[in-house]
Amino acid sequence: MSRRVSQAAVPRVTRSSTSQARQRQLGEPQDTGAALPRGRPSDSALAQDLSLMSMSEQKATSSRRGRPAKAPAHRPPPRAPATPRGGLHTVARMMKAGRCRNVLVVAGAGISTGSGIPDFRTPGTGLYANLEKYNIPYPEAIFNIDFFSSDPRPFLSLAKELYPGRHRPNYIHYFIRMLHHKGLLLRVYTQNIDGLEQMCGIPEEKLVEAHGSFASASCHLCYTPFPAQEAKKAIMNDSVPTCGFCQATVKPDVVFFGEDLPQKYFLHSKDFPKADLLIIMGTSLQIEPFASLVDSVRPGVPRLLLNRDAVGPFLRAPRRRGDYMELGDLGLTVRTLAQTLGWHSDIQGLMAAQEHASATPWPDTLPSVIGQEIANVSATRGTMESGPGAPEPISSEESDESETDRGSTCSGPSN
Ligand code: CNA
Repeated sequence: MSRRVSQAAVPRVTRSSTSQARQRQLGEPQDTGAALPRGRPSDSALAQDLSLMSMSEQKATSSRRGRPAKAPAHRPPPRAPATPRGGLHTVARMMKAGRCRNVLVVAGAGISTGSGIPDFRTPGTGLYANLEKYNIPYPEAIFNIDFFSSDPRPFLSLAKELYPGRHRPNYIHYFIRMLHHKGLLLRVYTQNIDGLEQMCGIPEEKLVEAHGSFASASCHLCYTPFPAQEAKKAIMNDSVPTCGFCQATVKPDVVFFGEDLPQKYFLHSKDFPKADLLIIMGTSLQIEPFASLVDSVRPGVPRLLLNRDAVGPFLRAPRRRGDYMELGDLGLTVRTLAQTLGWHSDIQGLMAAQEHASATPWPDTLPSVIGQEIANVSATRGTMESGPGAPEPISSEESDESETDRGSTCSGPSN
């Protein structure tokens, strides 16, 4: 398993909150947890996890360019735009001009809310706001390995809800796949554990699931691998899978606070210097070391933030040259970007083809605008599967598993 491999091959990098990272930057003693068993956080890490709660309350304070100092008294003041305008269109222009051929996507839970999976921190709907039923002392406890060790039930019940299979990828996932399809995707780094990137057909080699996934499972104590399907079956039946070797609890290989990130994550050291566009989507950039990835592109490389709020370096003023953001609902901003690029109908076709081909049953509810769009696209094919009026799906050799990365031969965006 990657955690053990990374121990020997690379310096240990564990998942933590931004507060921990800041402490390191300030030169304070780093709590490495060295005396603890591998992959387990120290007590101070627990306290630092708590700080996430207050950070989640922080409101975006985006800088607003071009805002008039004061409006003349005889005229109503012009309304300042909610977000700095033009970012999305500027980036789209660069893409259309063929200036962005190595695109990196950094994604978080916000890309999957349109599929009906709550994120962590959105007030009201986020998981952290709705954890009463798990009877845990504080929200982050659900992803804390010490807490899991003493009581795995809260995480296992949440895992039951999050296991891949209950949700479908949405337009945003397919937009990322379309980047690949156009030969522009260098890699997508996701914090998500829902498997929707894979489900929409983004090939494994283009994907880094930085916080692990449900695709494998192992003992949380001795790391002995455990068959993923058996773990899933046990969890779905409300029982606790246990390790055949040491009898400790088995968990899906989702990275908890204080645990090592998968070795694939270290591809970032090659990828980020190569990127000529970074798109950051649906993340609060609160979890380290993932959050700092966005600072590792070369100076001046355009970074486009698509999110509901400004986050991370986009909160600072003045903004770095090459930083653009478009704030609002991701489903809408991504659709606008796709339309500006002329990719919208290609994406709809791709969604229709993939969803049609999928053997996984449809979810009962598709709550978002984008979920509705999937339903519409498929419904126009008739009973969600066939019928007149549907956009022609792209040809099967383009839409199936045999899709190849045409990064080396692509001459830039086709539209
Ligand atoms: P987060 O901290 O909850 O942040 C999500 C961000 O997305 C916030 O800034 C939201 O405002 C924004 N957002 C949510 N929905 C939308 C929308 N429709 N349009 C625009 N913006 C939106 O989640 P992060 O990903 O930053 O935190 C990392 C954690 C979350 C990872 O460790 C994941 O494992 C974990 N997580 C994953 C999932 C998943 O796999 N789908 C779900 C919940 C949590």
